[in-house]
Formats: sequence, C-alpha cells, structure tokens
Amino acid sequence: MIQLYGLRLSNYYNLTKALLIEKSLDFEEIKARPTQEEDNLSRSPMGKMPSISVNGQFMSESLAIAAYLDRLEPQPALLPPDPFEAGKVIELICHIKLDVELVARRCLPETLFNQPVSEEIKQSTQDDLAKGMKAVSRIFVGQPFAAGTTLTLADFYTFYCFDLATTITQKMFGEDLLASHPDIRNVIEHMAQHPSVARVESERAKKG
Ligand SMILES: N[C@@H](CCC(=O)N[C@@H](CS)C(=O)NCC(=O)O)C(=O)O
Repeated sequence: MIQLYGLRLSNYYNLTKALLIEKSLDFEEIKARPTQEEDNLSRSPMGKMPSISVNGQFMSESLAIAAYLDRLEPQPALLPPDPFEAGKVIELICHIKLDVELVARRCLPETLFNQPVSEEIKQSTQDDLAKGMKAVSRIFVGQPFAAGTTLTLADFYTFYCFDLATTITQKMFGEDLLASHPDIRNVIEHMAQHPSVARVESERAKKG
C-alpha cells in the first residue's frame, strides 16, 4: 500500500492521485500541508506536496513519482517503450511544468490568496509565459494525445498544469492562455472525461 501525502487543492497532488488510480495501485490519502516542519521535510525536502511513502521510504516531486509508478506497474504504460520517444514525453512535460505552470505560479499569491504581486512580477510573468507557450506549442503534438498517438504522462501534466496556469492568467490578466491553442484545449477536454482524472476531480470537491 502506498501512502499519498498532500491536499486535494494541489494540482500536483491530484495528478499523482490520478496516476495511482490509472495504474490500479492500492493507496491511501494522508492529509499533509506543505510546511517546513521536520516531518514534512523528511518526506519532501522542499516541503512541498505531493509526496509518497513506500514501505517506510519517501519520495517527492511528481515527475519522479510518475516515473517510479510507471515502472512499478507497467500497465497501462504511460511512457513509450522507445527510449527516444520516452525522452520526448519527458521533454514536453518539463516545458509545460517549468516554462508555463511554474511561471504562472509567480502570480499565485494574488490569484488565490489576495496577496498583491508587483507590476514587475506581473510583466515578467506575461513575458515569460508568452515564451513558454511558444516553446510548448512547438513540440505539443495533440494528434490526438499531447505527445502523439498514445496516452502518456504528458496528457496528465497537460490537464493539471494548464488547469492552474489558465486560472491564474484569466484572473490576473483577463486572458485565455489557450485562445490560440485548440490542440491543447482538446487534450484537456478529453482528459476531463478520462476515468482516473474524472474520479479525482469529483473527489476534489469533497474535503481533503
Ligand atoms: N515540482 C513539484 C511541484 C510541487 C508543488 O509546487 N507543490 C505545491 C502545491 S501544488 C506546494 O507544495 N506549494 C507549497 C510550497 O511551495 O511551499 C512537483 O512536481 O511535485
């Protein structure tokens, strides 16, 4: 049995939970706030969520956990068997995570917690997001899945990273980040119906 630590308000927690369901793995959810307390740091060195526990050992970072789960339970495979194609899936995920989601996050304090961010940060967010979206759209396949013809980890990251990034850009700048990206929007709409994601989303509304 795997323990999943974090809160259901976290997009990366929900992504990891969807992968555990996708792989039909036994797991339990344990509520854990992202603190700098020792118990949390022992699970997640930056104090973030999610983290997992496996036989008393801990792992953080959703992408590390995702890679582990894909090896632990190979079916359904969420990384292509071809090493280069698998690398390309991770490449797409890195750009979605680092150059879009993480950039949009700079404005999270104002979007979700009413803590104003400076004009300088707002401007750099918009500039860097434009660059990040160009990068993602250069390698996003979307025919019909994020990285090609099969469902991969990149589809899960597309759903959960753009969920947060589009919420932030809409509230901060009144902009639809995906206005000129119908391929990305299609993947998100498709993933919303995908059983593991649909279950996570329905449970998200409940306390957790
Ligand atoms: N790179 C990490 C990001 C995790 C992350 O940003 N978690 C957020 C919640 S979605 C968090 O714990 N934020 C609190 C903090 O940074 O202290 C991953 O992929 O797991």
